[in-house]
Amino acid sequence: MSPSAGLGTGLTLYVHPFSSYSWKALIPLWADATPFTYRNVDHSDPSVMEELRAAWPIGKFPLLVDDGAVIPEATCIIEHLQAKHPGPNVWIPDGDVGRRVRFLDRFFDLHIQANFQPVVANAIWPDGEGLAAGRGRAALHVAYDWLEANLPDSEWAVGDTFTLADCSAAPALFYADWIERFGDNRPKLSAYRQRLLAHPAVSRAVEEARPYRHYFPLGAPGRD
Ligand SMILES: N[C@@H](CCC(=O)N[C@@H](CS)C(=O)NCC(=O)O)C(=O)O
Repeated sequence: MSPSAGLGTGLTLYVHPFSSYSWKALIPLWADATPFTYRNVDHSDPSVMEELRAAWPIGKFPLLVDDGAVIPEATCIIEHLQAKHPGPNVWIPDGDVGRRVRFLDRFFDLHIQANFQPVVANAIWPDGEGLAAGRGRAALHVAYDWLEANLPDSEWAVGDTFTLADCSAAPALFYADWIERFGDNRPKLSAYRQRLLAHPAVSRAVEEARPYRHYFPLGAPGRD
């Protein structure tokens, strides 16, 4: 990744407090108590978004800048943190456990987040995304059933250690249940979501996002 001049030293993370993928990168930084500069891309200071786009023209967040090295993509950010700024948590263990963690990370991105995004987009732009939104809602139920049947009895997604898979699951399941409820017939999935929300770093993400809830186009439920 090409270095980007003028971004300062140390770790800088560009995020929006209400953004699910931003949570995914914030949770490991907070859980490890890793020092970093928090750059909020909300509308209060447009220069922050300009700074992000100068470093990463795709313009998506989170974006990590580490001493000028630009690291996009939440999963890649967590891999980078583990390799270059390790803390008390092991985000991606070795061997079979690590492969399961990586698989579940993909599952939460591709089968939960990617399926609810068209529903949210349809609420914002009702003319364009109706079919994708309907398909997304249906696919969410398939993904929920798979999780209900395959989540382990342990505390976290892969055993009793909080990993990348849980960083990925937390924002995905938090927002998914707002959009398409898990329902009473998925107690294991609901209980896992509650455990995630009780984790200190996840609970911090929920609280820091609270002032932005009016942005949620489907109406934020009062229950969380
Ligand atoms: N695959 C990316 C997805 C990032 C993403 O879609 N971020 C959203 C916020 S949750 C975003 O940047 N939205 C603004 C935009 O698309 O312009 C990742 O894992 O980091």
